[in-house]
Amino acid sequence: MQKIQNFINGEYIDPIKGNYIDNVDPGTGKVFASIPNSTQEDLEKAVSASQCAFPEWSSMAADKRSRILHKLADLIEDNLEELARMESRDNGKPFWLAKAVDIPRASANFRFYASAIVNFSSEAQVSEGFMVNYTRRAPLGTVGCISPWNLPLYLFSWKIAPALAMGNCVIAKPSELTPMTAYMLGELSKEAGMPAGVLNILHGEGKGIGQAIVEHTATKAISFTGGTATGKIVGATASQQFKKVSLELGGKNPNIVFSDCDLEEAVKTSVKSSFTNQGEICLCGSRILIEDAIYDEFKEKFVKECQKLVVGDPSDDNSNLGALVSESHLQKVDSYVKLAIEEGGRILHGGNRIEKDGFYYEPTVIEGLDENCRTNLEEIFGPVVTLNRFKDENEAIRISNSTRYGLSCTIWTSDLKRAHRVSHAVQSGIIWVNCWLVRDLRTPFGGMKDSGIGREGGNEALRFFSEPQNVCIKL
Ligand code: TXE
Repeated sequence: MQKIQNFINGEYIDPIKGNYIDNVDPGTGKVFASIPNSTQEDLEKAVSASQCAFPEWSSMAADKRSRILHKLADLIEDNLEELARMESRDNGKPFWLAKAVDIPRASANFRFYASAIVNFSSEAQVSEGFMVNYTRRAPLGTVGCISPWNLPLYLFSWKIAPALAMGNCVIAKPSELTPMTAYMLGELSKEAGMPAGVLNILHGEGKGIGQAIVEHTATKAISFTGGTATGKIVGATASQQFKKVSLELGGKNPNIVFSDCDLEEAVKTSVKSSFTNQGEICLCGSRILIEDAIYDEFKEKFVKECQKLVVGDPSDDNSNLGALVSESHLQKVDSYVKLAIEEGGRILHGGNRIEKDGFYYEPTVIEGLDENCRTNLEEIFGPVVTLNRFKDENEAIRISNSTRYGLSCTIWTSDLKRAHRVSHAVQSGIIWVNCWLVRDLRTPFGGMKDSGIGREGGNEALRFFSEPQNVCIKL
């Protein structure tokens, strides 16, 4: 059985206290590796390594840092197959998906910020004959990056790439459920020429080492992606020390289908937005709102497409969906399906665990629920979608805004004016019109309401990982 280590000061080392936790393969339900359950002692080592590395890394010319990050992006591409295989085994997602999306995107994250940092400039204001102001943007020092299990290397790299590009040193913790690709990244970062101590990767439980990273006075900013309940604790802890904090949390995203849409396209993409990655993406559309006039037609076509989906072995290229991440997560998803039935929902497709080793669940479509029932308000984060009717635009907007979340929304219409109108009325940080999950990395990424605070992406992330300092010179 594989035993992994922390990556501190450019070396793989065992956890000081010698504590480990099991890592389970969701595809088989069997333990396949053990991972450090790091403690304060490991964190202290990582903190001192990062602080020793900071003067050199932060003062290095941006184009030199950029070259190292480009090299890391190259190495991720060179190791695509192996990283994708590990990501699939760790998370349960299909190998083809990890190979086509997760790992290429991790490489793209490093490449994007390697380029962004050499194009980043700070602002200057000139009051002719009176004064000149310019804003210096300094890296913060040591920062903490904590990421979840659903898109392991993708979200891990989305945080650490801008932090490193800006000249910070990083202490990062991947989810204890999916540590393997982050573990592999340590070696690749060394091969790319990253100086020791710049990137430190600690493994272990959130309430232990995750919380310790947030509490440590040395971490000057915390970038966190995960559940809303955890985000609340992280935000409260970080704010005690006035740390900068960015929280990317859950969603209960509406997918609004108007009767003037391209129905075939709306159905096809809605199947993807409901079930890609087993529905374990914070951007998945989990409430489909359909205009009355096309409800029956949409439903029939949608269910027909869902019946074609294959749930199976993550290593099989024919599997559309793999396994859910853990037994406890599967139990959570199943409990929501049972709740939906109690709340009056009708199961149109799926609704059951698949009886085989591992954590497999059928893609599940439910209709007939009240817009304000728990199934329609709470984040399930699995292959479960509800179909709901609406009469007109105002009702669609009202239902869309009825949850505590505000992460993303998809709108299907061929009426351009309506697309703008509805986009501006829906309380979501990200709106897709006639598409889903199309991303330009320059754009701000993040949610409104309980979906989080702060934005990632583009220059937003470079600003987050730096401190502005205004310098005023009298002319
Ligand atoms: O996430 P957690 P969980 C949602 C989804 C899911 C629920 C819970 O609804 O069912 O959250 O999932 C670390 N201080 N999302 O429990 O706990 C933890 O180790 C510091 C949405 O797996 O939020 C992991 O690295 N860190 C989501 C990370 O936080 C702590 C993605 C996320 O774990 C910590 C995942 C603490 N006190 C789940 N406690 C999205 N928005 O994409 C835990 N962690």
